[in-house]
Amino acid sequence: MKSFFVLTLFPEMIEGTLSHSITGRAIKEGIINVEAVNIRDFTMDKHRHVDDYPYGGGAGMVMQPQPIYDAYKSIADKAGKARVLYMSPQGRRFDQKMAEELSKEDSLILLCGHYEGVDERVIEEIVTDEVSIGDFVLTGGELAAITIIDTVSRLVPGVLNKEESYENESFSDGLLEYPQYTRPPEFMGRKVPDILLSGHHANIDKWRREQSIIRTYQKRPDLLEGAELTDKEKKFLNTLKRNDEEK
Ligand code: 4GX
Repeated sequence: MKSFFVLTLFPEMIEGTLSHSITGRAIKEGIINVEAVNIRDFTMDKHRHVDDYPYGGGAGMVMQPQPIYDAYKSIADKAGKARVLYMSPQGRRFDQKMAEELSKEDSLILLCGHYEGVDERVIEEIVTDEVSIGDFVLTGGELAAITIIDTVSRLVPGVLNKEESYENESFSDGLLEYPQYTRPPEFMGRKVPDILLSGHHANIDKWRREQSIIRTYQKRPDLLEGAELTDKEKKFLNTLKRNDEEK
């Protein structure tokens, strides 16, 4: 079983969010396990404070090392030699490739900081990886941890059922997904492409693959660098590029 341990000041954010939908089902079925550890439960302070003013002055507060270290120690044996991910805008950028790498680990520990961050000494002591989910500033690490757990969970065997399976999805081959349609066949005067109603599965596959290439070229051309294209598909892409140059 894959276990995620989250060191956080807001355990309800973690458990409340991941208890829904696909991750919620996977937890119920015992395929994954999510344990939120409340850092505040480990404070020795009579007022249960977990932060203090920064040495050297400056704005904001810094999370103290001792409650975080003790929260970590409380799960360290259960978590084995698990990697400890520190959510931070300064970290390595999280992407699907990192998710695949993390999905192979038995357990993961995720540390969520707040305020101006965490005392550097406890980071040096316990953190193995500093991870960012993007170049923007959250109010705390919880949404980053939830994002990582959600993304990694769906790669764990058994979490997705056949219908939800990820064989054809974005990024598995480095391309964006083709457009999807369902009933009715006409909506606000807009028809579903005829080919999808034709029943010719080989033609449909070819059309979808072309749509994926067109979309990736139009919306995320940066992804084409790493995409897996056949020689025929590379030629198709080159005709798209040439058509654009003519305009
Ligand atoms: N991807 N945040 C962490 C506290 C903090 C401040 C400074 C380290 C240094 C974020 C992100 C993110 C907000 C979580 C600041 N930690 N985390 N928090 N983007 O913005 O992961």
